[in-house]
Amino acid sequence: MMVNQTRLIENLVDASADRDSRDKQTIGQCLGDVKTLYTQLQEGETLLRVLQEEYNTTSEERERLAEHNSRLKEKNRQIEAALNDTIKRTRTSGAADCQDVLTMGFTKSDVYTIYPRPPGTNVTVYCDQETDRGGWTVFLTRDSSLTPHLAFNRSWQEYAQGFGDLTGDHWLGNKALHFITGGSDYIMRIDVKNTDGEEAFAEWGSFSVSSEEEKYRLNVRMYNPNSTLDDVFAYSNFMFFSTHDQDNDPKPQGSCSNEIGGGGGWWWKSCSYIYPTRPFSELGDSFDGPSTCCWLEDHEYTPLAYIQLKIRPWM
Ligand SMILES: [Ca+2]
Repeated sequence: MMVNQTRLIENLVDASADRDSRDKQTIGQCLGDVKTLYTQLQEGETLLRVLQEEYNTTSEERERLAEHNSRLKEKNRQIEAALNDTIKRTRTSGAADCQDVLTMGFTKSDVYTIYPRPPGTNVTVYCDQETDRGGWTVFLTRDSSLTPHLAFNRSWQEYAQGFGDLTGDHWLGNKALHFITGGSDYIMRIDVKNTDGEEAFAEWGSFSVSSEEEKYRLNVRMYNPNSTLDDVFAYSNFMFFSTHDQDNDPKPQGSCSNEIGGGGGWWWKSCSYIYPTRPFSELGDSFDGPSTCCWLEDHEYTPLAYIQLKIRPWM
């Protein structure tokens, strides 16, 4: 019994030593594997860093290229616009107004350059080539659907030079109006739309604007009886132009522009049958916004949502 126990113990010791030896071997192999894996991991990290750097460089490069591309496109657009403008100018050279532009074959309503007298003068204008056979040189557009609304409370100098966007709300300018209408006889037309969407128009067979020395005095007559809007210009005839900073109106003790016109320029008398340059208002009151008198049926002041003034040579 004793002998057996001793052998068993010896065997166990041997087995344990064996296992220790195997375990040590296994641990050794594991350590080796871990070292290899660690090295590979480090190599992987290094590779990742290199790739990340390359990627960053490529992104920056891509951004630079995109920026460069966009600058090129903008430059291209500018060159194209300048070229188109030059082509338009060359083609419309000699046109005194939009009727001449139409006669030259430009049937699309658009912005064109015209060359009214005196020689050397050129003006960029919007031509309405659709209304009643076209040929209209537009000198005022106000459209309540265009936002933000263009401010019309402008100085004498601004009304002289003109302001706004020719394809949208704008005043062409008294100087240009004088140059154009000084050359020959012009018809003037007004197109309006009220806030209910009803349209009306009126025409006058004679229209001109005097020089700055004469305060851009208005000369308008020969109201066309076929108009659907009343003779809203009769009251303003022979009036000087007035702005909020230059009161030439005959209203004693006060300025129409400041007191009733919201700072807008016009051929104010005391004051007007029409208020094309008054600020748009959300109140809907007939004396707010560019209201006008009168639709022929009712002769009431009506708030307007749209108004356009334009001229065409008498033919
Ligand atoms: Ca006055």
